[in-house]
Amino acid sequence: MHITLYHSPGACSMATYVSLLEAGADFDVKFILLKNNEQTSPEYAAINPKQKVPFLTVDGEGLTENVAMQSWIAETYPKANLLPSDSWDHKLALSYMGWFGSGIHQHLTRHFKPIKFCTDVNSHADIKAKSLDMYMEQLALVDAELAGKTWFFDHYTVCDSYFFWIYNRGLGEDFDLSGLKNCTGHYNRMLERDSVKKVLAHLPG
Ligand SMILES: N[C@@H](CCC(=O)N[C@@H](CS)C(=O)NCC(=O)O)C(=O)O
Repeated sequence: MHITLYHSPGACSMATYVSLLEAGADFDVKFILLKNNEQTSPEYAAINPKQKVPFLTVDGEGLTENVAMQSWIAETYPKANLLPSDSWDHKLALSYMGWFGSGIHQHLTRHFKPIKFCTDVNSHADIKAKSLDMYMEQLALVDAELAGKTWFFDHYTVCDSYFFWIYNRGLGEDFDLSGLKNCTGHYNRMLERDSVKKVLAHLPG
């Protein structure tokens, strides 16, 4: 099986990258640098018309969307135990990842690039302030979910990889997350993992 992850440092492909390492997968990483707009190159658009990362190819077949990739990784490497086996907890894990992907990620994107959502530059400060508020509202809910827990479930799962990026990207936007004690504890535990150390250190060139 030949696996390639298309990745940009700092982007949500970090979550997929962490999970592939946690799974012990053998894979290649190809950098698509968002800071250079490489996702819009004709070559990349030809293989991934959505022009986003992460993008995973497995023996030439392509998969987009973190939720799908994370599930595929967990199912393909069952020994790594990256999703709960109990049916209800498994759906709860999908629910967490759906929430991170569609309920929280968007606030980071709006804060990072308000121009994508509103051409009136005078409104950008307002969009950024609202997206920060909405991100913090959601993270307060995650903080409550993580109370008394090491990971989202009773063992490490792909949900932990995914939330690592949600928190890391908030830090990248200079959000003060220190009041979120449980999320911060989770992030600090993530920083101790070899997978995360490798992803943070792996830069192009
Ligand atoms: N729904 C997608 C979101 C992917 C996404 O928005 N990726 C961002 C990076 S975090 C991206 O590639 N942005 C480039 C662009 O929008 O031009 C997923 O969950 O994988």
